[in-house]
Amino acid sequence: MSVLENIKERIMTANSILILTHENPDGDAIGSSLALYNAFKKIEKKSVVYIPCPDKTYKFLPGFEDIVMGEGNLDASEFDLAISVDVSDLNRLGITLDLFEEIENTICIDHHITNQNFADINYVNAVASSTCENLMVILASMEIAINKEMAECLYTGILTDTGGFRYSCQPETMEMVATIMETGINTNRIYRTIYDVTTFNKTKLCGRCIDRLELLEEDKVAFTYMLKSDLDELQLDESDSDQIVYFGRDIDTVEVSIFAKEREDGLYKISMRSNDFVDVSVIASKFGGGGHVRAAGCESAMTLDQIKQALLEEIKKQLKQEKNKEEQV
Ligand SMILES: [Mn+2]
Repeated sequence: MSVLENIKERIMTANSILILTHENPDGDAIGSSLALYNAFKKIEKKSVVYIPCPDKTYKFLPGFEDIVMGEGNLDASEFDLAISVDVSDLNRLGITLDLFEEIENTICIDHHITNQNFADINYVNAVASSTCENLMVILASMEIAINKEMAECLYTGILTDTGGFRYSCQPETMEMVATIMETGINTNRIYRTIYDVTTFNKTKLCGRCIDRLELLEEDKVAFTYMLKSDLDELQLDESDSDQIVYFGRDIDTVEVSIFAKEREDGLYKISMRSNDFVDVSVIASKFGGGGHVRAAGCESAMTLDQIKQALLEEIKKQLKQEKNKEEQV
């Protein structure tokens, strides 16, 4: 039996399905969970989505109000099938891991190349832009036509995992988006809700950080910071500052953008982004952090000036290497 047939059979024979996703869930995690939930609703199959702390940005998605949140207090014995979506390894399940392990029948649907194939059946296609894209293949194989509720969730997952269709898109991605759009959902509204709508105080916070922005190393490095008092005065959370590092990164001369955030405990949390060649994960790991080539972070107990100097020293090494390379060409 093929993986798709196997998945179909397990779902069709299950009585009660638990849908789980990873910690700090993004649009694809919440979108794929709720797309599946709405698909099961359509075929009158009982399912529960449990996400301890879902991002409220996605509260417009159909079924969001039905998500079991917080500690959940769910009993594994109430379910005969668990499906994890957008989860690359078991530990990413966070506090929902115990439930997943207690349920005898498990399916994993994902698109991370690092996926550990930890479930009984694993559908992992790492070429796909998103878990939602993979989910559409599964739904098609189950002959579940996409309705508006499912479409809004699937669109959200593909939209956010491609950064607004900027990367990871393959021709199939756009074909699936076409299928989604044929349901007649308002894609403009979803895009605006996710990417454009902000609040007055978040905009004021951006203003403060932009005011403090400075360019260093022949304008190749952008540096700015946020203080605890900024968040207190504007009644915001740290998560409200997620986009600020990009103001520096998107300046035409900049290669690396640094954003330091003062935390409750007085330490600074540092986010770095690069554009073309600096590997910021190398720099972050020198300070006990980590991440990806173009996006990484670390923590520091140093003062703002010390942080700036220490990071600059490391960045300079990579800028110099690149300059040497260019001169050789
Ligand atoms: Mn994803």
